[in-house]
Amino acid sequence: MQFFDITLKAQYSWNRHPATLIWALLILAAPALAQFRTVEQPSSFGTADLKNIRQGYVIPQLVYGEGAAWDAWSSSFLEPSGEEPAPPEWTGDEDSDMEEASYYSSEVADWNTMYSARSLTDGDTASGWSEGVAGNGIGEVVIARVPDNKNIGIMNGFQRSASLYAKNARPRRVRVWLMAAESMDFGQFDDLYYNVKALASLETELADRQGWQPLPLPSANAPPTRAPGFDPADLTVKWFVAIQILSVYPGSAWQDTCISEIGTLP
Ligand SMILES: [Ca+2]
Repeated sequence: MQFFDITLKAQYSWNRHPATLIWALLILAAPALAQFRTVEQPSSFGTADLKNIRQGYVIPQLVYGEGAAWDAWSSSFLEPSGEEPAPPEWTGDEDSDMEEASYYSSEVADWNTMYSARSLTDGDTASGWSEGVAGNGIGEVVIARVPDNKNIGIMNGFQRSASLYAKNARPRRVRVWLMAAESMDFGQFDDLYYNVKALASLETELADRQGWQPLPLPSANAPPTRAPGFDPADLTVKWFVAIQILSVYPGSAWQDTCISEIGTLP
């Protein structure tokens, strides 16, 4: 887990430099410091195997977190564009530098994942997922966590502006999978979902227009998602939707197929 990095580093340096023992103990003792971590950056920009999604396909773990966590949520995503956030000015004060380093790694992770599945459920219609392969991404898959298995909608294409909507490609025919998590856990920073299984699918054609449109979902049943500390009677199913692109409305400028949001229809 990433949030143990700092503690491990402190222990490591204690072995080599006993004088830093006090520093290590401070970290372990102070809850305020425990929130600093270095976010791991995405490296693969997707998990190509998701293209093999089929009935019964299981994703062992999905983490609703930052940075590299988003590699698991789509078969590919586009690498970031624009300028990478500038590093902070280091003060030499360990306390504030550690805090700055933590914020900075988070900022860079957000930048690196601007086109990841994170942008599908960030409530921002100006951000979106984009596939990251050559061509229009036929066969690419992206997953969104959804609050329910009904009344779900999609904002097709990159909806930051009418111009960007037209320039980028929009999914046309798609296969829609309904998925559910077997169990989950609450991390210090992230929600973790285990054994997210593809239950059922249907094929549909999305409209080529801006704004929300209904996303038809197949019907499927799943047992409630187990979660620690919850009365079994209070458990609900944690649902996910996977979209596989079968065809697109081509973009006028780029072969990047985008989706801006997936969530409850407003
Ligand atoms: Ca968005």
